[in-house]
This record gives sequence, structure tokens and C-alpha cells, in this order.
Amino acid sequence: MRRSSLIGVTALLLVLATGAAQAHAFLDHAEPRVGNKVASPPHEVTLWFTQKLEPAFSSVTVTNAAGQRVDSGKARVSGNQMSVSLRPGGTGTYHVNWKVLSVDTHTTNGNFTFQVGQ
Ligand SMILES: [Cu+2]
Repeated sequence: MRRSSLIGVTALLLVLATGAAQAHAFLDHAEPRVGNKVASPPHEVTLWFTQKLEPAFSSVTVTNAAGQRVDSGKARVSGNQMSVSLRPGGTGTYHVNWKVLSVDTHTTNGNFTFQVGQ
């Protein structure tokens, strides 16, 4: 009895250790680059993640310096990549907010900014 419960605990720890070793979907890099400055308003924002995404549960919004939504609302997901089209939103600081469900069923979210013009 004691031996079997010890084996059970060991198996559980192995599962937890394996799960912890798998990173969730974190932002790897983006275009425009995080914190970077671009000369003119980009036509789209693309984000690359550390894991493949579930398209139905992954989204991104982009607001301009005035706080207005400039994204099309419909993110395109392919593998570990997510893009959204933008309409022109002028110069200043753009905020990107993303939320994704990775194929390991974990949800992560984050945000970053980039500068347009100026
Ligand atoms: Cu995960």
C-alpha cells in the first residue's frame, strides 16, 4: 500500500515536471517590433508565439494614440503566428493587446506598444 502510493506520487511529480517544462504560448516577437518606432502607420500587426495557437480562442486588438480601435477585429492565425489588419490611425503610441489559447490548452495574454512617426 505504502509502496504503491509512493509510485503514484512519483508519477504525478513526473507529469507536473513535464508540464512545467512545456512553455505556454508567450510572445516571441512581433512586427512592428515591440517598443520600436516605425515611420508610417503599418497595414497590419503580426505576432509570433512560442507555441502553436488555437485560432478560435486567440485574438488581438490594437488601439492608436487616441485610444481608438484600429484593428479589423478579425485575427488570422496560422501555426504560431497571428496577424490582424489595421486601418490608418495616425501617429503616436499604438497599444497591442493579445490573448491566446495555445495547443497545450493554456491561455496567456499580454500587451506591448510601438510608436508611429514622430
Ligand atoms: Cu502551457
